[in-house]
Amino acid sequence: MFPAFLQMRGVERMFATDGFMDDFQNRLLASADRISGALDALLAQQPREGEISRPERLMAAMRHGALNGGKRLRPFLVLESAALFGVEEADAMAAALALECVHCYSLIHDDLPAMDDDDLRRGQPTVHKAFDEATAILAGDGLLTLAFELLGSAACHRDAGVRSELVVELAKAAGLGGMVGGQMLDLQAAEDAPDEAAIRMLQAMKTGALLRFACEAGAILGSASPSDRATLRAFGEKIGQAFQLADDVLDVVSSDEAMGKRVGKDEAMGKGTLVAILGLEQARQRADALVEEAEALLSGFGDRADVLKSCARYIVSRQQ
Ligand code: GRG
Repeated sequence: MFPAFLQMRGVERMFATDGFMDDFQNRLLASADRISGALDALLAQQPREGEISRPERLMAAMRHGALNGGKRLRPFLVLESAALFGVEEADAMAAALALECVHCYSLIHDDLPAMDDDDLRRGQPTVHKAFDEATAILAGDGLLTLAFELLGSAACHRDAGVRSELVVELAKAAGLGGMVGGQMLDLQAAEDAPDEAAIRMLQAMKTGALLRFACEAGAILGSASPSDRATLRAFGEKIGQAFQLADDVLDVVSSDEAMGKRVGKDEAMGKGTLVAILGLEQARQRADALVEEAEALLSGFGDRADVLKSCARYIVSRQQ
């Protein structure tokens, strides 16, 4: 059973209730609550040191886009991968929030009429619907720039070298050769009719790069060895692929109401997906195989990596 305050916010419906992952789901929910609390404080009306003022309408739009639910999966992965290397949650929180800010910005911009043109996100009106297009663009810009302020600030990590690596890696994951580039390929997909290899690359960029960063960031924060860092990066890549396959499956089998966003759009727009190429059953099997490969990558960490392994399984069993 979910705590009453989470049920009231409708968070309960995000999760399957088929038993095997109850502990994990409670951990994810509790973490999501702490992350949302920290985002709420970050997006307070009061200007932070060095800021001139925080325009009220922009703040309201940024809060709408960042505090409207969400599984908080990416920041959870930052916190848990950092914990694997002995980093306390408080010391990983700035990087976790930075990543969630980038994710929320991407969703706000993705929903714009010039992109996916969606009215519904996380069960609520999208930011441009609740406000207007110009405000939604600025809200995304505000979240993106705030992310890099967070990573560059001393509160993120005492070692400036670590902060700099996080900045560079997140910029690469979010930018031209990562999410933004993937979004470009996605916009062209209806005309380009990409084959399986091209779809995989598009997805690795658009969705996978931020999930890969989430896992690698923990290793960077924990000054892990190059080999452990590569392992976390590879784990992130695998779960990124599994996440996208699961998303494509949900896009076919789920509903707008269950997902809190419009489903079935890729097919309607003639964009090829792996589900269209492989079929539902094979797509599911491939997602399961990716989870097993991801879990195997972490075998050297023993049961200290159990939460991350459960997260990999959650990614393909989630209902939203
Ligand atoms: C506009 C630069 C730019 C990029 C947009 C993220 C993205 C790229 C597009 C979103 C479209 C989409 C639905 C992609 C599928 C994978 C994905 C990112 C789903 C949403 O992530 P969740 O399920 O969302 O973690 P919550 O709401 O739980 O945070």
